[in-house]
Amino acid sequence: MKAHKRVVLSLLLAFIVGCTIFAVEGEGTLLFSDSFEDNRIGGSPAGWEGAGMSIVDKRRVEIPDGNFAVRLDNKPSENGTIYKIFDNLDRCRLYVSFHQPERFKENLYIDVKTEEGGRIFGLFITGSGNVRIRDGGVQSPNILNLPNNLWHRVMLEWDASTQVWHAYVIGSKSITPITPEGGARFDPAYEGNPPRMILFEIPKREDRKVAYIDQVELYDLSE
Ligand SMILES: [Ca+2]
Repeated sequence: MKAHKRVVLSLLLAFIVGCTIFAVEGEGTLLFSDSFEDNRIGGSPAGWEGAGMSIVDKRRVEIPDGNFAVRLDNKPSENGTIYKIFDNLDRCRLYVSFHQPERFKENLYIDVKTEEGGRIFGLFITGSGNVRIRDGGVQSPNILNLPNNLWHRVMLEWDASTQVWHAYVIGSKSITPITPEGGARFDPAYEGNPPRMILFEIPKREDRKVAYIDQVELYDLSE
């Protein structure tokens, strides 16, 4: 193949990939976003509930978006948690970026819950970055690995009317499905109890554990 044809093909491929990412990123109405920029270092992120959550800058960790991110710290008696409750999350798409530092790595939960905190579905990411899903309320085996010491971006998309959810890893040039083709199921234990909460959490432990969160975006897909 001649060089200029290769260039044209490469550009075409890049365009198609770009369009695919744009199509996924672009759908829906932005319901909520927070990159934690309107905060002060060391303080609690405004507008969120939780425990062991504080604002950090690049002196603590590379920041993937803007200047600030949230650090979750656990305690022996308390999870490190950040969550937010909404009036209606029936049909939505959630993006979040996370980082598990190898030195203080711990399981990370990325969950969509009922208003009372019942886990409807979500991702369970082991301390080593092995990603598992909850399908019908049951935790899956390891699906893929997202290595420590790097930021990773995931997307969860769901529809309460069908009780089906999907999850993807959002790379700079690729989108990798985590859930099976056709999606995973909501936990049937919470049928009739709709999604109202997004939550990111590391569990309580005797020794210090840390995870970082940034660039939360939530889209309403109901229209
Ligand atoms: Ca940020």
